[in-house]
Amino acid sequence: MATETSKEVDAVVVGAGFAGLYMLHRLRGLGLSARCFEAGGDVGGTWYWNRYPGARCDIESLEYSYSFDDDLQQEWRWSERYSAQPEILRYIHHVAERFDLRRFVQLNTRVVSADYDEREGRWVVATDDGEVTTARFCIMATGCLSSARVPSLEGAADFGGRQLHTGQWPHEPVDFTGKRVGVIGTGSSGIQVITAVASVAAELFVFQRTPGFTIPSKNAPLDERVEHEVKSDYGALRRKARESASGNAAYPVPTQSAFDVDDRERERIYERHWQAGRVSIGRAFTDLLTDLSANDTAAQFVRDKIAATVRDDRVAAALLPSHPIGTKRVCLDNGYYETFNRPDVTLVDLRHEPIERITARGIRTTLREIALDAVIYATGYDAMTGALDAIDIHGRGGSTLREKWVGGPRTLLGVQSAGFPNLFFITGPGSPSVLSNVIVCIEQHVDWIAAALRHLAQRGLNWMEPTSGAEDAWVTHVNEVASQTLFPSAASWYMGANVPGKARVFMPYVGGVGAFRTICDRVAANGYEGFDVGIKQTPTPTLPAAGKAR
Ligand code: NA7
Repeated sequence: MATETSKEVDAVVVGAGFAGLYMLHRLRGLGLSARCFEAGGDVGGTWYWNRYPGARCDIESLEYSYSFDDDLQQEWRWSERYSAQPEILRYIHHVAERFDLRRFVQLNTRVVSADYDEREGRWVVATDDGEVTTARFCIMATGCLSSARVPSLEGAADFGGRQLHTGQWPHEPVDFTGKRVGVIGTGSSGIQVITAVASVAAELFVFQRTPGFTIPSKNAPLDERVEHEVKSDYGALRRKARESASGNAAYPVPTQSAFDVDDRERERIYERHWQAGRVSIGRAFTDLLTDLSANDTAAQFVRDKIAATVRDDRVAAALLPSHPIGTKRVCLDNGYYETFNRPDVTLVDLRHEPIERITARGIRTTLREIALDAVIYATGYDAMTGALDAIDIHGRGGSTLREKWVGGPRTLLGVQSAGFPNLFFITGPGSPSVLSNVIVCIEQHVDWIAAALRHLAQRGLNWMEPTSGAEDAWVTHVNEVASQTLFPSAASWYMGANVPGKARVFMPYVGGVGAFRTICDRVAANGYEGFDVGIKQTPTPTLPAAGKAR
């Protein structure tokens, strides 16, 4: 199979995860030439990198999958209600091969810069193999959680054991049998890796800075009847997901306030959400994300569950979260709290004994030194902007995206930023992205971009960029909607709070997946209202007959 090597294409796509692969497929459908650069050794994005023990999706398999091709969604069979990483990666490989996308992807290649050449009206994309490719359109499919963060802890270089980050996990199996293992971080990745490693390690030490909320997943082999039911009218499920707030058809739509019901009824409703094995509890009532006292009824319900599960009262108390539930991502687990009942698992509460440094033997807190064979960093990502910041992006007049976004990302609809013509982001900041079933948002953004490119081509146009006024208005709207919720009250990565020096701005759009789609569709229907769309410099490539790939 020959890989495309042309140095001049219509579009460059950066990243070959769920977003990049679907974008490639749509570009081919438009008959545009495209190349994709992927830093990893294979396609898969998040699911290529996150291969730590216990890595699993927290959205149900039948929903966490592409909807764009009915044959694909009918023929693929998921084995579990919530898929584990290897199965999702197999699915992505299947898609890449089924739609013949691999030949457009150059693996092991990192994009280092993208410069807009105003005279030619083309993006000049440089890669770390020293090559340069130019393209009319540059599409960033770089992922929202792809720039792994390892905190700079003094002494890390002296550690004699192994150090691993969940988001950069090695490809060969790592055997923790009989080892003393430390895990730093108790977000989604931490909770999963802790639960999985606890059963093999000789001793596990959990270094927790902020306890989070997690719900038992009730994972099980996928029920064939459920699969049959969904597949007999997959379209209905997908429509429901697209129109929903979070991109999940399975989540019930709340209709009443937490205080519209009495205490017993409220408990009953929370119990139903808990037993359903879904992260839907934060959406059990209409006001959980806007009213602190309503939120506290749900938060207290989960805190009571934690206290009832963890036998040691001191450990249980240390595991109780204090932020409003839902304002940091609620996790889904496979027996996380039960893990702390094991005699070989120790919770190290960093609020009482912060890490002082890493030593040659292990981790030293202010109270003790803990000897370890391995340290697992489950310390998260420079979310939403990190992967873009890592690329030198110069737009019109040589301005850099990094400088423009220093006070927080600025986009129109999360898809483009003023000053950077023909540069597109898939699920960029200012779109619902990380607050949703991201595949629903990926498909929505990719379809919207593809329609915009068709719009340009059909009219002989070659330029698309948001106006500053429309972008300012969207940024204001994104902030306003967020400020009406409890989200900004938590020090979350949604706010950039986990990266020292990063602007504290609520980055995703909290208005809901369905509402966002309606706005995007309206903008397109109004001739890309708010976007400067026209002809600059050289003419746009003419599209060959639809469906024919070059
Ligand atoms: P998260 O959700 O950002 O979690 C990172 C965890 O690491 C979190 O508990 C942090 O505590 C902790 N952390 C980060 N830096 C440190 C230091 N220096 N010391 C101690 N603890 C630290 O990342 P995940 O990978 O778990 O999940 C990301 C998303 O991927 C997830 O939401 C899913 O969408 C998939 P903090 O809360 O900042 O105090």
